[in-house]
Amino acid sequence: MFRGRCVEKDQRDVISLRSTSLCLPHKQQDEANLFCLMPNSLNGSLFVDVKLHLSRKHIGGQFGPWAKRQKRNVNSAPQFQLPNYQVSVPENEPSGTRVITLKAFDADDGDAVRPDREVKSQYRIIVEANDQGREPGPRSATATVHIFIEDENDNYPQFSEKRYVVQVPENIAVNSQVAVVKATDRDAGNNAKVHYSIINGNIKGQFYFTINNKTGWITVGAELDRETTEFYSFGVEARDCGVPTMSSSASVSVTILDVNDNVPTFTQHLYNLKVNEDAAVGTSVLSVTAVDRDVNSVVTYQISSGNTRNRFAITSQSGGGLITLALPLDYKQERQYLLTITASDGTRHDTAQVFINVTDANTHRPVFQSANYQVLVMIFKICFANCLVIVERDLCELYSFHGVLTGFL
Ligand SMILES: [Ca+2]
Ligand SMILES: [Ca+2]
Ligand SMILES: [Ca+2]
Ligand SMILES: [Ca+2]
Repeated sequence: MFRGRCVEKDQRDVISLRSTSLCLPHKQQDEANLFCLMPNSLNGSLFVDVKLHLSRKHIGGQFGPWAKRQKRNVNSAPQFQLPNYQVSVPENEPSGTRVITLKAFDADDGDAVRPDREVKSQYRIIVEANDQGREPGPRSATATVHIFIEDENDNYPQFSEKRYVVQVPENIAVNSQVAVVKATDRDAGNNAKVHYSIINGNIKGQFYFTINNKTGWITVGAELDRETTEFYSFGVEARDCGVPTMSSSASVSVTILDVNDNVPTFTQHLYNLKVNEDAAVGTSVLSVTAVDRDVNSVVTYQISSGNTRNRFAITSQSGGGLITLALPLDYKQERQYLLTITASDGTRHDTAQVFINVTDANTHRPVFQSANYQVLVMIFKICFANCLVIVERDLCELYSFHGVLTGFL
């Protein structure tokens, strides 16, 4: 009679199917003599097509990763799909015709486990045929079956990160590489070949960033300006070349870092004002503001010229500049100042002009040039044209006749 079975070997890549060994019952073989292979006779054959059921039990223990998946400790007997099989074979079929496929399952397995190339891509099975000869005794032969698991595109590319976070300075050159995204695909060949693309979020219809579809490198596609846009977020996709294709996506966040690339600019470049000479020291004279669009710029203010005898001072506070009176003014010495003030962020600066007119203060009482005036009141009353003009000693201002007369009297 003929017995076919797969035997366990020690090699790690040999699948043990001992418990699903196939043995055609004697009875059937006896009745259907066609399927019996007589001892020592090599001119007949029977195809019993065994569907490999790669059970956890059979592979566990020999094939590391699957060993953990075994759940049962008590071994159960394998079972065929049906208790009995009936098959019709046309007469005169040539030897070697495949007549039936049997499937065996093992209760230890739970659900059937299908071949997974990503776990193991090839197997080797050694099949042994035994006869039951008596002289000189039972004989056997073995054949090796190599099974290669062909890849199916059953894995999608997986990014190394769900969200890539990048920071770049705003003055980075166009075409500079800023980040690389990477997706791996457990399949093989084209099923694992990944192409990258930016799928959304390149704002304002402009491609500020581009991606190399093969390498995943993201580069700057246009000049960046933090003062215009300081944050970008866009999606990237990795798509394999399998049929049907599979894909996944990730997000990329790019924060633009500030660079001092803006000049602080005065909101007004020319100022005109008056200050009375008797203004107290410390009096606020003028507030100025220079705007710097850079986020990290600290603007300081200075009087760079025109501050004769250092009468004025400027302080920087709350982003603005405050000009105050540093020393008393003296109308007799300076009646006008032209200050040049500067706003600087340490690298870049802007200037503005401040015209300050000093106004005279009534700091001296009037004094007559002469202590005695011999005039007649009546004459003054009659002739205003001949009025006496009193010249004040320091201010050179004319006083009206009426005022003089009043003071005189
Ligand atoms: Ca696959
Ligand atoms: Ca794939
Ligand atoms: Ca600046
Ligand atoms: Ca900037």
